[in-house]
Amino acid sequence: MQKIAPQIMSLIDKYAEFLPVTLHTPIVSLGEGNTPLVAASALPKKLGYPSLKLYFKLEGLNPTGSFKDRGMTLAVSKAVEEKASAVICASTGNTSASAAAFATKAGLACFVLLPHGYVALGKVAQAIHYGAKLVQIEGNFDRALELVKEIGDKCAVTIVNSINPYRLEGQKTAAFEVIEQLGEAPDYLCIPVGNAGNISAYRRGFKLFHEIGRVPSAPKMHGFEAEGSAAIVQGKPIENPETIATAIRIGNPASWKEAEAAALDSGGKIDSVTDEEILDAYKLLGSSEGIFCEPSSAASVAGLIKHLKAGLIPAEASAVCVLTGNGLKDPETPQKINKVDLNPVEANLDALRKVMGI
Ligand code: AN7
Repeated sequence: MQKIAPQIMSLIDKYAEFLPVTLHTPIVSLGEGNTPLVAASALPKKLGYPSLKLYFKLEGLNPTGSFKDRGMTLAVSKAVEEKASAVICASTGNTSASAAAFATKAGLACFVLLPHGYVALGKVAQAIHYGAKLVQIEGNFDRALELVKEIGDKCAVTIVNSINPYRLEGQKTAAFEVIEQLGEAPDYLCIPVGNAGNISAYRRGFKLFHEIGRVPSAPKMHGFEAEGSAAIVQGKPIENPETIATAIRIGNPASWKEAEAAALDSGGKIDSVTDEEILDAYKLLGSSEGIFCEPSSAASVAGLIKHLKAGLIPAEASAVCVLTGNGLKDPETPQKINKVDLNPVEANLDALRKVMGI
């Protein structure tokens, strides 16, 4: 068999023994996975927890800029194996970007249903650019997902939302990477919760590596919904979810039960964070760590801060915050939330020195 250099191995090749694939599965890859785990610099001290061992898993560095690529490589590969000709998804933006790219790579048609007016600019651009058939509905994500399920029942299209069983199987590889990069499991994993698939997938991955003896422990899973969309925290679906973090503006999470079990079994907790806490964390990541994630991703850091303050996460713990998507997808938010003067300055040295204060 031809040897593949490790650096160009697909995610599925690398973890094939843990995934529902065979030698005959046609692998559709765009170079997903193997994302950096970066140690925090200034933030622990700045927050008043200098002994905290904090790391960021930069999932925004996947090929379409979010963690969705881990599940999509598998879902689309299996769709090709099963002779599908088209895929469909509902999305708050990132799933659609990923589905569109992988479908195109595989030569499949792709339909995406988006909640009109609530998807970040870059994500809409991606779906257009990768050639998906884009439909914006007058309704929210939850409604879009209901419609996708109906279409999936009646038409010859494969659903690639996380109700597709392959999606979470692919996404669990992120937990494998965290363990390999740290050399051990962290004490805590902090992660945003929207449709609740990713927290479920990480738990599967950590649990598996614990069970097969790769690590002596598994992290406590702390998941964070946005307060205006916190169905799991409130114990009931939210009919009109609202939050600035549009990626997690979801009122009836598909993986609700598995996510709840993930938190409970691991000794963790699902909680909510306010939009203000999310934006504070978002800004801190930029100004203290040089990291540009999307607002929804910062819910993990907002939640970490909340649970440190509440004593739910000890000050000396090791914690990984999953930064699920790339900040460039949402280029409008920094200008909206920061006071910046973007007026041009006269092009001479004196004028420059005056504005620069040097
Ligand atoms: C950046 O793209 O649901 O709890 O349709 O884009 O697994 O849903 C996106 C979700 C976190 C939440 N961070 O993950 C979609 C979609 C970002 C996201 C989540 C999403 P889940």
